[in-house]
Amino acid sequence: MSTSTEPGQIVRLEDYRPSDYLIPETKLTFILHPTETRVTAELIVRRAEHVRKDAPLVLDGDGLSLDGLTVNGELLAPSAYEAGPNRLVLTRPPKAEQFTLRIETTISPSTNKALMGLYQSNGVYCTQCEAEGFRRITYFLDRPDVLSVYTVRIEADAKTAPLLLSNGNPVEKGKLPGGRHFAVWHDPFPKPSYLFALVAGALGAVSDSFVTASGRKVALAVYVEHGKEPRATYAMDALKRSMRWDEERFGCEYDLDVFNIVAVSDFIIGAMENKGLNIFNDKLILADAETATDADFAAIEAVVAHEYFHNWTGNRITCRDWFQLCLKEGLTVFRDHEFSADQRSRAVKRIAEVRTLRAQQFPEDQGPLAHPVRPRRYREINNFYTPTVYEKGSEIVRMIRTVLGDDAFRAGMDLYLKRHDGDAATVEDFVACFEEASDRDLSQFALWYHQPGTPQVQVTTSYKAKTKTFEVELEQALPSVRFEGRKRLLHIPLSFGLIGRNGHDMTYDGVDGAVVENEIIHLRKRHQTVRFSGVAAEPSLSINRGFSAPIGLISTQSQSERIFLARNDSDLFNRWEALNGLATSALVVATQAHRGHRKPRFSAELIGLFGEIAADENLEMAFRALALAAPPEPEIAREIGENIDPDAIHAARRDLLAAIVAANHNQFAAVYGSLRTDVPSSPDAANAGRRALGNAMLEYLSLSPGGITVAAKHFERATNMTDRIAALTVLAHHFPDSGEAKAALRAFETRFGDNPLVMDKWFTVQAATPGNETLERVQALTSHPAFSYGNPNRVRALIGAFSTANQTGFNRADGAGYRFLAETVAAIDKDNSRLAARLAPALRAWRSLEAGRRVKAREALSWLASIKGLSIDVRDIVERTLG
Ligand code: B3K
Ligand code: ZN
Repeated sequence: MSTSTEPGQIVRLEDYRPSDYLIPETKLTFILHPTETRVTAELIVRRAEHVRKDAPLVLDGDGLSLDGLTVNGELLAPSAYEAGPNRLVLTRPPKAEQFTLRIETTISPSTNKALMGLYQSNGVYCTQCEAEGFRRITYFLDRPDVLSVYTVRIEADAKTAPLLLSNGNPVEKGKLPGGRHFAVWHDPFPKPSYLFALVAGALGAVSDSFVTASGRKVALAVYVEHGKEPRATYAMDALKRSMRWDEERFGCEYDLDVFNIVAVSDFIIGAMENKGLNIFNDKLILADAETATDADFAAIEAVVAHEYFHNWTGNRITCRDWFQLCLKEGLTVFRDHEFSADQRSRAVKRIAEVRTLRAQQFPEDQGPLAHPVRPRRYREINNFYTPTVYEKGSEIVRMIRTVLGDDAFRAGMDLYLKRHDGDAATVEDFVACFEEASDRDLSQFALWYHQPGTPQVQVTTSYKAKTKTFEVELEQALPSVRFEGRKRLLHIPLSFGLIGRNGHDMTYDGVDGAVVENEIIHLRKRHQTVRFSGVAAEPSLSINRGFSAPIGLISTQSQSERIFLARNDSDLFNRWEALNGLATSALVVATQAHRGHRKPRFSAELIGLFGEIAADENLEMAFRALALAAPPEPEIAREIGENIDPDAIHAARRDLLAAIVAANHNQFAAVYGSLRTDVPSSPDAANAGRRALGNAMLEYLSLSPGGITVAAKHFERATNMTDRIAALTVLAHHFPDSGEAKAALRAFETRFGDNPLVMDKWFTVQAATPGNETLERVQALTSHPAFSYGNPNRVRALIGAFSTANQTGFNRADGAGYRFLAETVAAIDKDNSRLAARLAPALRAWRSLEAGRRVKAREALSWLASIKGLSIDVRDIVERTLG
């Protein structure tokens, strides 16, 4: 990596070299104004040791123009520097090792539509700097390994911006002439520029305080638009729980006097972990039972925790370069998963995680956008904030814990947090801490970071009654995705159990200790035979329990054995997995039947299992709800792999749902009836579980005769958003042309028309309605007064949902869905390339479609690629997708 990079050029890990110059101190002054904000940066610049005295100082910029420049207080000769929109170069820097650089720029927050750098959202000044947005504010060494101590002075109009916030602790504030005022903030912790933040505006607050384990009192606040404070109390509660949990589980204590969260309505991502001043998309802060679903509450809890946890894993220890992104993101996702698992049901949480992984990461890892968790090259780093970096990155950390065990894992984390505090670290630094703490060699394991693709493991078992031996044969196949290096065999940790006929886990006398340790099979070779001796009777193998490794499992187990596991596995995750696998296989066969114009048939035993699980009161309700949900359409498509016809998949899935309810109507009606009374609206896990089970039943019951009335009543009687949206979805998706669906959509719109976040749900329900007609509906909704192309939440709720959550509508056989998406991406790209680039991957599965759709999807992609002036962000996605 050179000191500074040209936009659009490929950046390679092997080119990394430390910066020639450092900036130990940064003083910023902002004189805020909607179109002419004046920014003065006073930087203490120090030349790194061993760097030549005349090495040029190259600072990054993005669309900037220089208003003033002094070095040690002196104006520079025009020949001593070059200033352009994308860089400021001091061609002849001072000879002294250290000097002060003063840079003045003027920026226009109110016209900044890209929502990167400093911009205004509903009149509130706010920032988003990760990954490379700081260079839109001032010229800087905008790279994560340049850490600086910031002091920030903000001046603004006192009436429109009474609140002035930045990172760190408040040090001073006061009045200025002309109705203006100022505040000064100081952050004693050196940080990279991507963690800089500023907020100024008129906001209301929910305030509280927290006393840390060592007795330090921290003032907490969550700032939201005036009047919305009551909807911010859950976020505050989640914050306090996160702070306590991080002390207890990881020994991480908060380190400043204040911690502020600000919610804004125009935000390009979910939230951002700026030191001491997290900025959130208001969708991930605002919630009450009237307007938010249980899933919204759970997401708020997880994201508030995630951003808070970054304070140690991301901020105190940051990344040396952007190739190391998973170092902070994978680890912090792992930490937020653990937090949610502790706050709720661990098994249910794990199932939900794996569903997300399969829905988002597996398709990425198996398609043209596949990349290693720690990539080696990128053209646009923002396109690497992916499910692979985040979710698979988290799975790797989870596997480290599985391989090492809890105690050695914690010892490794303690070492990492201590040794690298204040560093910009690498994945190698991280892994080395676990190797040292456990005295193990993790070099083969570390390949998980470096090789893309989802590995497959084939499992076959055999039992010899005579010798009482049980053999498990495992074979790993490396994924077939494109990869520049030589693919090597992985170390795959497989948690397992041997289950006896009575449903209990069996014991055995012996097994090869190098392969099995602490109930984990360590698959390191291509083939591995694991021989268990002293096994009294033939067991059923339950393997990859808790999804210990993010792999595809190819099992030769018979249907009856899988049904046995679905009924008996003591590992709840694998019970779910057995049922889910059975249903997926059945749906693959049923899809083939539809394509051959045959009526699919389903096994009565499998269908009966759904009724059993619904009524099994020993299972928690949230688990039952997850188990009863048939595999989603994209999951079936992924299983089929090629020549995909989304209409056939949809029809097959509907047939399965219909067969399940036809056989189990009475059980479902009884469960539904037992749940409908008096469910408190509170979002705790138990009540959320009740609602989830009730709504799972509702979907099935709606598909039996008279079901539309059940759904319409459910909608009318709903006392909370979870139930209301569940009923609205059933009506709109299963009975799109009915008067009931239309009336419910109208009623919802009337009631929530003035709440943009709730209207997003209304857009999404309609965008996700299966069938050919939805495209025209979506196009019409782009003119709805509540819709706006400028707001990322609106765009994702309508266009994003249409292209990712509507397999039949988006993949319309005439290709109109693809064209619509391509045109929308091109239009949005003009103002907001980041938002456009996040929509574009919806076309990544084009190669696996049946021939007709494949050609049409390819045409849409090629059309995008042919546009002159397309942003680098979108071009990067489109060109990689086309391959
Ligand atoms: N670190 C941010 C993501 C920034 C995305 C930049 N394109 C939020 C998070 O992961 O916590
Ligand atoms: Zn993060």
